[in-house]
Amino acid sequence: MDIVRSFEDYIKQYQQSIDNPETFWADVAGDFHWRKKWDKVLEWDFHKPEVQWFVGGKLNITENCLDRHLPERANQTAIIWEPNDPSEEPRNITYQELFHEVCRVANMLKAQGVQKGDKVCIYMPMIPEVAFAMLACARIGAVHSVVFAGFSSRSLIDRINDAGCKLVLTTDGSYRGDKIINLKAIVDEALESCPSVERVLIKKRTGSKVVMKANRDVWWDEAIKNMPDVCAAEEMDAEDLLFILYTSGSTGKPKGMVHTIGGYMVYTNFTFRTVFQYQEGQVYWCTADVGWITGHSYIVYGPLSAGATTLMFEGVPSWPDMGRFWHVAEKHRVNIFYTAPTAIRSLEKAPLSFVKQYDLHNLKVLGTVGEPINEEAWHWYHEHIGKGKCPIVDTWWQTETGGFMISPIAHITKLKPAFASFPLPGVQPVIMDEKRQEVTTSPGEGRLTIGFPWPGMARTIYGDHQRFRETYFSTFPGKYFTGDGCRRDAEGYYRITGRVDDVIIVSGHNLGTAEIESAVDEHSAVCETAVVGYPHDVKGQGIYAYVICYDRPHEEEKLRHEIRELVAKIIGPIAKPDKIQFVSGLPKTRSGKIMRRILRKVAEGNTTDLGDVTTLLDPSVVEEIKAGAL
Ligand code: 7RM
Repeated sequence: MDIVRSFEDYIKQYQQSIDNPETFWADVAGDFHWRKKWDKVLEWDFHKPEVQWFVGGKLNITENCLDRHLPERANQTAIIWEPNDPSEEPRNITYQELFHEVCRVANMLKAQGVQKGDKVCIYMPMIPEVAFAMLACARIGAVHSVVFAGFSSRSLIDRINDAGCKLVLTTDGSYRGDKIINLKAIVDEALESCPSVERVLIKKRTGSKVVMKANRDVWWDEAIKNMPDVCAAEEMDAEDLLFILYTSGSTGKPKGMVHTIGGYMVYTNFTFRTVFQYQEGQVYWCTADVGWITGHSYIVYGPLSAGATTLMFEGVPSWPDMGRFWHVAEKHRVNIFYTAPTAIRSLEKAPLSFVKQYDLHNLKVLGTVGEPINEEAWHWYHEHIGKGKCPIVDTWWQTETGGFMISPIAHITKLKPAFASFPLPGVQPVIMDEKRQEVTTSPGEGRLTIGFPWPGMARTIYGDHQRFRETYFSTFPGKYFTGDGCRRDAEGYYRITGRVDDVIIVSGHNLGTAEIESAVDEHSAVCETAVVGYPHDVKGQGIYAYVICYDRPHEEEKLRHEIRELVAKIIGPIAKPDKIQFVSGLPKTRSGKIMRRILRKVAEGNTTDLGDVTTLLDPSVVEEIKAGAL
């Protein structure tokens, strides 16, 4: 099916997708290689919930990411790899080479006893082998569970045990700027508590010293020697598991989101091509880590199934200096650049000379994901990186949705800063109010739900379908609840306002933290805010705001007063923060999510037991926050 090329196309396609979803998705899916076509496009019941796409279809996703491209693009670069250290040689891996690398890893996995349906944990840094490993699992019908290599051994234990992984793929160590992390040592510690793991394959990367455990640990480079570079693809059912990916939940136990092969393939491919308007030969770069859904869908499966050239970056934005992203963009002539608001905000604070020394004229499209982008950052990105000529696609989606849900389409959707804009074809957003009634007006606001299935959605939480139902399908029966709040303006543009599960009850009034945050952010001195509740003798809960300013405030008391008055004006006096702490950073995960758990503890006066902070982008901000607690 043709990708939309104009706004009229979009309106037409969207209407078709609503009027006749099955015909629409069958058309999209028809462009792939199926060993056997599906018997039925969709089976669903959101009350159970049960969702199946392309029922009875048989395929292998790697035949769609690799084999199918070889006649036309064997010698085209599939993956450009940029190492952590800019003085190390980058790698260009063609589709032909990628095919052989994946087959070799697939044969290695088989030789190590991995069979169809087995769960394989991938705990690796951003090196090409991580993509080979994911695709190799898919090739032989094993289920991958990629765990972000910044996670601690505690997090690794929970994830390995929940999925019952049989094998772990890792490296000796990983680079992060000028630091080396001994990944293998973290794995060793974890595996003391992981009885299901029979084997560990270790790819050499940093040359760090490792202790090899007999009968369990094997060097990847030895195990792969002599492996044939061709491996038949396992025939899979469309609804077989492709991967499990863990996402944090409101309880401590992470949720293993389950994605299945057929629908996920169709959806990531379709959304990648539609939103970025990817053109033949372009270089596309998504800066996420493969440990997150963004890396799965938009570094690996979406781009590779589309025959694109995808750049994979091992390093960090701030090393050797704050110009690294722009250096890489120039060096590899990047055309499409996709990153997170949190990265933009940190780079925005560096002197502009870090941007200006690089030639960014190849950039055609910019994107963001992970959290609402504030207008300030949007304009900086648009003006200084896109030079005013690149559209910014503000893509709203979730681990659970598998792919983009609400997003502008590059060059086609008229942009509004900080708005994710319109639903993509096939996506049916429904706003619900506090009384669980549908909000049909525009403007209107409330909780964001999705009223109809789309192919990329997660099918369950691994091993806990009950929790899947309770978390996503019980608040608004018959609808998928995203957990996000949103506003729709008079023109029908959607603006995602943030998570609604963070609610503070002040003197009996329900207040959304996101709402207070955006009110504080309206002060011209404020760059970013995080609000949490803390126990308050009189009000039940008090409001504690952590505020980052563009420049260190000179007169803190005066600024506090102005912020309180501003919030009173925007929301009402009830929402005035009781405490305002000025900070230079917030505890964020690498994907830009604020770890409110930590902020809540500090606000409660508990600074000793903060739990696991290893997933933070910069754990040192926690020290500053603790030291300045009010
Ligand atoms: C892709 C990803 C999902 C949550 C989601 C939102 C927030 C993501 C945007 C956004 C506003 C955006 N998956 N979020 N993208 N909020 N605008 N463009 O991030 O599972 O890790 O997080 O992230 O709250 O529910 S995720």
